[in-house]
Amino acid sequence: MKKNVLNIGIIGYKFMGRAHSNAWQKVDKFFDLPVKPVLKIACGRNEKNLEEFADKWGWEETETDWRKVIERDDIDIIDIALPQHLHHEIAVAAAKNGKHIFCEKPIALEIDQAQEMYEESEANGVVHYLNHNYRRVPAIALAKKMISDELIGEIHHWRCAYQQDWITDPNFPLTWQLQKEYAKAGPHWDLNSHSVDLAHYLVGDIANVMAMTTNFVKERPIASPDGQGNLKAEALSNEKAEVTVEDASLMMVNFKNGAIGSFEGTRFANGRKNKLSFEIYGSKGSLSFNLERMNELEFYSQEDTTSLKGFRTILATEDSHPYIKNWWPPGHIIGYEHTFIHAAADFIKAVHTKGRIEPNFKDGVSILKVLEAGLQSAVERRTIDLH
Ligand code: SOE
Repeated sequence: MKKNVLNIGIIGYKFMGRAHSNAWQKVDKFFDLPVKPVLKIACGRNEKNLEEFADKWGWEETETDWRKVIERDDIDIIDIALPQHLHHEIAVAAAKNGKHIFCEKPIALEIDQAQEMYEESEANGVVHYLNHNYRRVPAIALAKKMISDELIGEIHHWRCAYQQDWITDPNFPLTWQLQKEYAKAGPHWDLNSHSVDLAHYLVGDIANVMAMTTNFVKERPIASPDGQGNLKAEALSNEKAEVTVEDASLMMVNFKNGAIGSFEGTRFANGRKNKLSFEIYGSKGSLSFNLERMNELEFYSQEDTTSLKGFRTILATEDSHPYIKNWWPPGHIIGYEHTFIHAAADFIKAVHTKGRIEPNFKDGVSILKVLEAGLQSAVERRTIDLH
């Protein structure tokens, strides 16, 4: 008899561990899936916290050693819900053990690590998915469709800013996100990885890059090891240590198709909590999106009658809009957590058919090439060509 379940082993139980668990819990209630995901085993280092997490989110078992999870014959999917410095080793081991991989972003710290994750996954025939979840915001998927349907025409401008404000207090502690050895870079890696993924998805490949970065706060109190999963953290003491990543990054690019673009990434935009916004200007029309208003997409059409021309706001909650018919009646808006559920649905279908899903580790390699070129450009103060 054909197996009708897919057993998941999740590694990590903080912010992303919760977002992913919620997705695995709900996905087969809202989407028709060919096979049912089972929350089989949760893995993390702190036994007590892990037990609480597993109980709350319905994971059947727990394990503190990720290698044991990966070696189990009954596990089909490894979900890597961990910071980026831990992705490479686990993903490569998972691929070698024939596990399909659902991995948080950014893919890794280094391009060669990402490349190995991609090559091992391909060599072992496993499905690999990189969770740049915003591609699955219905309004963004709609933007993609409108571009493909030629409503925007030839794209001239991409203007993107990802702005947060969770570290503007100089006494916010030095969490792993502010240390190069764990994070590689600051918002340029964490936030611009999303923005570059969207630029690749909506506009196309990037030809060259020029960037600048800066630091506003050079030292911060050392963080307590607990509570770092929700962008909230306590200081251990008044003792301070050096911030080794940038606080803000600005990057300009030329796309291969002739468009020109800009990316701003910052955690110092007071009042902006999670504002990922982009504008696209094309020969036939324009689009504008803001994640803090994620159900809406603004559209301007050059083809409208002159007297009626102007930006209109599309509420992307009609049954004809991507993903939405699985949810509520039109106008009953959805949120951040739904994007993870959409990703889980597409991933399960890809695993079932042994198909492909995007973005995947190959896309992750391309994103890191752009980001790495940005860091290099900021140091060398020159434009870097991508090959
Ligand atoms: C923190 O900056 C963060 O959680 C990112 O890591 C996520 O990818 C983004 O979706 C929200 O902000």
